[in-house]
Amino acid sequence: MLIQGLVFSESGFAGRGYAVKALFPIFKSHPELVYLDSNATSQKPESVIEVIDRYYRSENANVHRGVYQLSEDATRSFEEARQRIAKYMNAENSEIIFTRGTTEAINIVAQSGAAAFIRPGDEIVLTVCEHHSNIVPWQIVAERHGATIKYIPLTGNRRLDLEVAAKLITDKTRFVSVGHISNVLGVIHPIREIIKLAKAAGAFTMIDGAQGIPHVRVDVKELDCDFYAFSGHKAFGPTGIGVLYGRKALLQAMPPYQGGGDMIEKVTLQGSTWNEVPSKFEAGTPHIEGVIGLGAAIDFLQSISLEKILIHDQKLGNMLVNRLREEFPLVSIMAEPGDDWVGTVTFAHSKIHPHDLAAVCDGEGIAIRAGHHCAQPLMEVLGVTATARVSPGLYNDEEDIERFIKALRKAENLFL
Ligand code: ALA
Repeated sequence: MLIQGLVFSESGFAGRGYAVKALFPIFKSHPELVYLDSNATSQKPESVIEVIDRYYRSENANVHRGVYQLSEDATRSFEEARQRIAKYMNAENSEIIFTRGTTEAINIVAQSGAAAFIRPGDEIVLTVCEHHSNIVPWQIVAERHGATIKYIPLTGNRRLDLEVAAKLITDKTRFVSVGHISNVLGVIHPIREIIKLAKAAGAFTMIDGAQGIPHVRVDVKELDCDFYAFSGHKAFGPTGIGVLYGRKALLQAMPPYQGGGDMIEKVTLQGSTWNEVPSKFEAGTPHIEGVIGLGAAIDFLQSISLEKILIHDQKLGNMLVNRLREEFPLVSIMAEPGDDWVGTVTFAHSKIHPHDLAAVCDGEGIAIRAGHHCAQPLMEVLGVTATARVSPGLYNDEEDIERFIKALRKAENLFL
């Protein structure tokens, strides 16, 4: 059900001063803020902040441990959030593991998955577009277990080359790990095709959904992936909390990632046995308010319609791309817009360093990201050392894009 009062029209969600910005308290404390860095983290709606505040004010207790009412209530809220997230992704409750974020989730799969399944001579297939968090964990385990990493390249229009992917994925491949959406290019990768290739070769599949969950609806059964990871903070939820979905039989076959309380069945001085999944992968007191806040963020996502957010973000991205093409000949855009694109505009300017541009923007109250975006190998493939990135979100409007264009013009006046 759509949030009442939220206006969606041909030009996307209604903007400044209308219902959508009013849902996000940050725009009350910073009324002039133009926030164009949603791929780094999303702003938080009142509904998420409110449940976290309520938890600490009236529900705070440890979970899974207390035999008193407050702890039982906290445990119920915590496990209800797990159920809502599982239902949202079409997974079983026991297949949802809470992590610190996507990075930790990928490290769990790489470390525990490698220990269970990778043998010397095996291959791991990634893509050149990956965030460092979907490269480095695999490099660590490849070295430790004697495996080799191969990378799916890009075609000329900066899309994954599926023909090469079909050749790289063979019966030697043990894991294929691919980002759902590139945090730099904003391109939605053809993960269904890649998962099919991996299945046909008998390889396990891991999807880095850090940019996926905030942009597109994810049904893990329909995707048929083995693992899917995401972070709460990019999807209107809190920082420090994320989810690893894993197929139950695989999670059961994998050794624990960390030891501690709650992940054990029995501990003696001689040795220990493990709890059932998901507890086996959740050592220690969890990020309770993070989980409860993430549950509220998933409710928020469902109340808004991701299809509409995507149309909205594409519209703003297209508007910016057209203006850059028409008015800024020194700008080169890293990925062409298309239906498989979420409106992220990443570009290089031949005379202005992205950090200088970001500093000028900051002076105008505009937040953009500049640098390598935790994707140094992709920067090398693109032939740049750094880029500027504008990543619009639900709370942006055409006026925000206008203000960014003005700031870019100001930067040109200063630096050219
Ligand atoms: N991965 C985040 C980004 O793309 C931090 O900005």
